[in-house]
Amino acid sequence: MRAAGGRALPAADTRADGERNMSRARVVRSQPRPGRPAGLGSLAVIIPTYNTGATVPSVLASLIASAGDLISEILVIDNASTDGTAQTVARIVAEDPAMSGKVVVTSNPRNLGYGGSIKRGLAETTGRFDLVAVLHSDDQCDAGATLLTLLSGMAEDPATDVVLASRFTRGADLERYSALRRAGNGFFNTLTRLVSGYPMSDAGTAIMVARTSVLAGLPTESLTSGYRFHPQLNLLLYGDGRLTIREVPLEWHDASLGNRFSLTVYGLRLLKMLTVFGWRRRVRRWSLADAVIAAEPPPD
Ligand SMILES: Nc1nc2c(ncn2[C@@H]2O[C@H](COP(=O)(O)OP(=O)(O)O)[C@@H](O)[C@H]2O)c(=O)[nH]1
Ligand SMILES: [Mg+2]
Repeated sequence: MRAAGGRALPAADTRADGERNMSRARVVRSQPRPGRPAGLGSLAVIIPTYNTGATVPSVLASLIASAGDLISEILVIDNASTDGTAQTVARIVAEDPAMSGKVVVTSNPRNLGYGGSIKRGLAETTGRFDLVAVLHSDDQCDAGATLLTLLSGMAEDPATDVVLASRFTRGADLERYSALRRAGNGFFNTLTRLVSGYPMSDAGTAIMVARTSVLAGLPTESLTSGYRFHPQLNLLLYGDGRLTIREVPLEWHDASLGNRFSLTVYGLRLLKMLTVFGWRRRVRRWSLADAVIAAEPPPD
């Protein structure tokens, strides 16, 4: 494993500077040729789990089969599952030499929220690895192929800080994703673009790879611990003029286990987040970080 190097970000704008600094990230859309890029440095993959004991074994198998040699560590963060997910993972890891030593399972003492798990994963990987990827433990995409697409995007240009997998860019495949979810995400993409002015093709995507040195310079621990962690993080990324973001296409479909949360509640909270962000950032001209954090503060 290599010590994390990479580039450190220059200081972010302060609240006073926020008024002047309304720059945004450089965004590149690409369709990288699928490959197995080498030389990107050490890579950790964070996989949050919650009652996904039925699907996480195939996610891990796919990652190991397609990209095992490119991955330094897979960190499974179990969010107090009640179906024995953590035990299932521990068992398959113990039985499979390709996973032992590479897959680490950690259990939250209680359910810390989706964002709470991701924040824990980022805290545990920053400074130890060059890159960190976030993938999910259900079966909404082919984990191994998706990781290779993300890494191919990162390899296209060494100036890239973050690669986001987008459901709404050329080459994405949503054929098996419900029309309701496509429409809901499409609506929020349009709204987010209008409110923020950022050219985001998929404002809510959670599937990404980033340089840990870059994430270390951002106030990710102050973001929400709830489901809107990624919509909030994405605002922080796209609004940051120091960053280069690549968007690569994602193949995404409905989960076999079905979805477990209310789209209405999620949508209303997202609406509130965008309203507060737009007001603070564009009208009151707060700094990017202050406006993003105010949009949905973390729990005390
Ligand atoms: N539903 C839920 N999923 C969680 C939680 N903590 C971690 N996860 C994991 O987060 C990922 C995304 O959750 P999911 O319900 O599929 O939301 P989606 O983003 O709409 O697909 C999955 O891998 C879950 O297992 C939690 O508290 N609730
Ligand atoms: Mg899912």
